[in-house]
Amino acid sequence: MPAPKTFGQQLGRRSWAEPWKIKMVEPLFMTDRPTRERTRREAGYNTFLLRSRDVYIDLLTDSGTNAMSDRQWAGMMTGDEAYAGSENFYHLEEAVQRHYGFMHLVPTHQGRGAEHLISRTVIRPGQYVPGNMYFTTTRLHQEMAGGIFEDVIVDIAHDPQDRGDFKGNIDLAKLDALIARVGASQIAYISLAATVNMAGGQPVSMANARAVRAWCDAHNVRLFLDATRAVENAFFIQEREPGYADKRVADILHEFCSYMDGAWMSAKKDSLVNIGGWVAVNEWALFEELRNLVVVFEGLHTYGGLAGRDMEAMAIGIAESVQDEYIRSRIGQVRYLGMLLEEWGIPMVEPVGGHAIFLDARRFYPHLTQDRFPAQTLAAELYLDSGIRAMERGIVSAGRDPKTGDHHRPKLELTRLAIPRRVYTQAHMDVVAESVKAVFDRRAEVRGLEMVYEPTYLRFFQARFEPR
Ligand code: P61
Repeated sequence: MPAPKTFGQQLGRRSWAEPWKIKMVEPLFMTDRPTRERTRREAGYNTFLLRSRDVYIDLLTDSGTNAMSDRQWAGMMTGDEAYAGSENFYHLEEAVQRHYGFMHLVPTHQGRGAEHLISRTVIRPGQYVPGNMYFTTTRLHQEMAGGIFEDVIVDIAHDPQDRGDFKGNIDLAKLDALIARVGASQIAYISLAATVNMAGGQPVSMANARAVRAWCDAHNVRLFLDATRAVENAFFIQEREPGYADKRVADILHEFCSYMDGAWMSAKKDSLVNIGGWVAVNEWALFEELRNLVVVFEGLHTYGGLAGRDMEAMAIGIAESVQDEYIRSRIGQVRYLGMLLEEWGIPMVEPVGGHAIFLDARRFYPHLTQDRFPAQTLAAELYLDSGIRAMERGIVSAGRDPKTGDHHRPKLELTRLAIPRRVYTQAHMDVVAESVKAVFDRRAEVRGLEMVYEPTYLRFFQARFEPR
């Protein structure tokens, strides 16, 4: 047997390790296959309906599943739970101003609370909202406010095998075509996400952000950022865009945000907390409207549905999240899993993005049509194999067209393995990779699913399936 080699040695470089060590652990439970056969049936073959007690390695989402640092936990003890004017709100406001650069902050309980407020405030019924690929909750809030979502992402984003550096970019020709068709007054704002979740965590370049800003100035249209994973986006700019290799991720994030009129945030991702969000803008008049609306739906404008301790953890998490060594190890872990799978010929979105591996269920199960829900099937098969929980990101997630009632049929039919931050080890990634391989090796035996229950909104969360 050849001498074993570390992963770094296999790649001809020194290995790196996470810039933290573990102080507290949470036991995991392994179930057997007959039990998982039963639990997945009881959950209607939908991983959202499993009890987490029945899951071994939980890659459902990187949202709210992060491990907080000792500093963040210490910050929790300094929660100022005053109804109004909590000290922690001011810490959060300062952290957002410093790192994201926006002047006026409205906290919300999580990202969709912020999406609700900004959509209601800025969209007039019948207006278009161009965005770089849809996100489920973002588009739903835009539609519920009367907006019409228009996908303006570059075409390569819809091709899992295209290895472009910035597959999250907006295609300016698509913006030009839209404005020629409907006129500038019919565009509510540009909705720019960085990175782009549904495209596979793909980044947007600084050049594209700058170009979209110039387009917005020329046409007097606002530009808002979904900043949920903007720190991860900044890492890709540092790595791939000429002129940014020597800049700190914190400075890149700040520059990126400087092209925006405002942003909304699900802090449950980049900011290393379990709950929280915000919307922040530079215009005073818009801020006044948001601040007024938040008291109706979330809570007073100095807590927005959060406890003081949650705002403190977020303020500290923001500062930790923009550290270069942290973000390198975070994305490095996602890539470690990606490299193993790539080496074994597993079909997935390439290049690997920031927060997850997205398996390409179309190529995984070429014998299943989209009506057999290949990505949903793959998530159910992975769970059966090893108790690993993934998420469908294909036809089920895309939902139905509100006008015609037909299924949206996205080109991307993906199963997402999202990696929580600072939670799992390299050994967990090895277990995951081997399970994906085992499911891939048995791919021909799989027959697909049928949807037997479909809720009205965001159906993927609660839909139920049965085997074909
Ligand atoms: C996720 F299956 N993401 O990726 P909230 N913008 C972006 C997000 O990724 C995001 C939100 C806004 C989740 C949780 C989730 O279809 C789903 O704090 C880019 O979750 O309200 C959330 O932020 C909304 C999972 C959300 C889903 C919607 O796992």
